Amino acid sequence: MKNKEIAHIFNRIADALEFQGANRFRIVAYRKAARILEDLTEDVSVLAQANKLESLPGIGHAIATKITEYLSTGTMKKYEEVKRETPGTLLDLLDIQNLGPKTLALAYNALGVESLKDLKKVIKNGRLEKLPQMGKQKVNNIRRGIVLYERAHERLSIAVAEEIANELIAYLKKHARIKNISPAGSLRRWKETIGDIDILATGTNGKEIIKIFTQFPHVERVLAAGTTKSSILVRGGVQVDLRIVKAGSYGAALQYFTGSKAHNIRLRNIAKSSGLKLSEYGVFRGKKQIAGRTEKEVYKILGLACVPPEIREDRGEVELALKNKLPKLVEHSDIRGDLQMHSTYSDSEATIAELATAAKDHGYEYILITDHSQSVTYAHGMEPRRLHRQWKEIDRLNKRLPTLCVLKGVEVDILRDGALDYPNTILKECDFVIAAIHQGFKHNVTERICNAMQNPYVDIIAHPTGRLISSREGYHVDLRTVMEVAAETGTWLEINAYWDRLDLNDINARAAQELGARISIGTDAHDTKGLQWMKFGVATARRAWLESKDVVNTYTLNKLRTARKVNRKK
Ligand code: DGT
Ligand code: CA
Ligand code: CA
Ligand code: ZN
Repeated sequence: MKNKEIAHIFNRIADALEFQGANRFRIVAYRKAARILEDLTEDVSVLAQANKLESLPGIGHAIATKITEYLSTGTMKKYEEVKRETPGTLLDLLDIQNLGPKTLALAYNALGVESLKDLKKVIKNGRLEKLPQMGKQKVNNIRRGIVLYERAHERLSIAVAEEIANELIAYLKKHARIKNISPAGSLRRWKETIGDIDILATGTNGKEIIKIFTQFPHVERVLAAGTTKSSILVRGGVQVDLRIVKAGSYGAALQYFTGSKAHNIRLRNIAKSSGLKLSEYGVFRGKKQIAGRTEKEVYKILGLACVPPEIREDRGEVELALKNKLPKLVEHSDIRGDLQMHSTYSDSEATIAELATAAKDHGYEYILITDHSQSVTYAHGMEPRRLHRQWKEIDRLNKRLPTLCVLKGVEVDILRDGALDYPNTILKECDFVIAAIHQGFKHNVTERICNAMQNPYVDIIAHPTGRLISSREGYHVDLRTVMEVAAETGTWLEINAYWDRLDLNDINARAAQELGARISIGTDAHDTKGLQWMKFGVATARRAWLESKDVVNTYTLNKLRTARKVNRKK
C-alpha cells in the first residue's frame, strides 16, 4: 500500500510551504490529507481506481488529483516543485524537534546551512548561536532535537513495520507454497520501534519461496538470497529478513528469532543446567532432538510456561514462567470501549455518528467522545455553547443505538496556570473527563497534572508524558509523583494508542500499575480509521504486564461508572 508513502509526501509539501511562509490554509489542507491517508485501512490505490478518493472527508479535488497522479506516474509535480524550491536537504531537517521553518530559513540565509552536516557544523563552531534571536538555550534545544532525530531515523515505527509485514506475508501466502509463516523479532514482541522486520516460514521449497520473496513489488534491493535465508530492502530502505526452516524446528526457530536476545540467553542457560542444548533447531539431549516443532513444547520441556512474546524481555518473566505464575495478560478481545476520540466538533474528520458506527464494527459497548476544550483554538476547541450542542446530539444518537453507548466526555486542557479550561459546573455534567497538557510544556507540568487529578471530575490523564516517538521528547514531568497521586486519587492514566505516542509506554505503564494506578486505553482517533490503533495500545499494555483488571476499558459500562473516583458527587 502506498498510503503512508503518499502521506509522507503531503507532510513534506506542507513543511516546504511552511518554510516558504505560504498561506496557512494551504498548509493545513496538506497536513489533513496526510493524516487521513495515515489512518486509512483500505489501499488508497483501490479507492483511486474506483474513483472514490473525493468521497473521503477532507480530500478535495486538488488533493485527489495529486494522489492519482502519484499512483499512475510515481511522482507528484507539486512535490518535485517544492523540493526544487527548497535548497539542499533542508526539507528533511524540518523533522528535527525545536527547529522550526523560521530558524531553518535564518540558518540558510545567514550561514548557508543546507544539510544536517552543515547544521551540526555551525552548531559546533558556535556560529549558529551568535546569530540574532538564537542564543545558547535555543541551540542546545536544537542539539537535543538532532539526537532524537538521528535515533528515530534509525528505527521504524511499529505501525509502518506492521503494515509492511502484513502485506508481505499476505503476498507470500498468495504466491508461494508455504505451510507456516509468522513475524518474529521485535515486531512479534510489539516493540514501539523496529530495527528490521524478521519473518519466519516453513515450506518444502525454500529456494522457490525466496525467489518469490525477492520479487515482492516494493523491493528496492536484494541484499542476500540463499536457500534458507534472504534479506531485502523495501520502501525507503527498510530491511526485511526471511528465514525458511524445517517444520520440525519451526517452534524452536520462532522462539529463537523472536528474542529478545536477553530472554534467549536466560533460556539457553536453563537448558544447559538441565543437561540440554537449546538452539534455533530445537532442544537436544546429546544428539537427539527432543522438542522444537512448536514454541509451547520448547518452553514446556525446559520447565517453563509459554511466555507471551510481548513480555520476553528478561524483566522477571523467566522466573515467573518457571513457577507457572505468569500474569494473565489483557487481550484485545477484552476491550469493551475506546476512551479517547475526537469528532468534527473539534479537529477530527469524523462525525459522532460515524465514530459510533465504526465503534460498533469493533464490537464495542461504549465510546467516550473527548473533543478539545475552548482554549485549544488551533484544534477548534469547543466553547461551552458548542459542547452543549454536542451533548444534545449524543442524546439523540443514543436513542437510536441499542447496543452502543456514546459517552459524553471532553479532553479538557490543563492551562498554563494549572487551572482547567472548563469550570466544574461543566465537568460534572460529563460522563467521564480527560485532562491533558497541550500548552506550557515547560511550566510546572508535574504540579499542574497533580492538581488536575485532585479535581473530583477528572477521570483520566491523557498522554501523560507528551512525547512523540518520531519527533518530540516528553514534558519535564516527575512521573513517579504523577503515578502516586493517580493511585491516591483514583485517577486513571492513559495509554494513548496512537502509534506515534504510545504514552504511557510499556515501562511506565507497568510502574504505574505497580504503584496502584489503573490504566485506560484510548486511540485518540481523529477519524474513523483511527479506532484501529487500539491494537498498539493493547500491545503496550501487554508489554507492561497488565491484566484486564488493570485496564478500565475492559470493564462493563456499569463497572466503569462505579470504578470512578469516590469523592465524585453526582
Ligand atoms: P530490532 O530488529 O533491533 O528491532 O530487534 P530484534 O529483537 O528483532 O533483533 P534482531 O532482528 O537483531 O534479531 C532477531 C532475534 O534473533 C532477536 O530478538 C533474538 C535473536 N538473536 C539475534 N542475535 C542473537 C544472539 O546473538 N543470541 C541470541 N540468543 N539470540 C539472538
Ligand atoms: Ca528485527
Ligand atoms: Ca533481523
Ligand atoms: Zn488530543
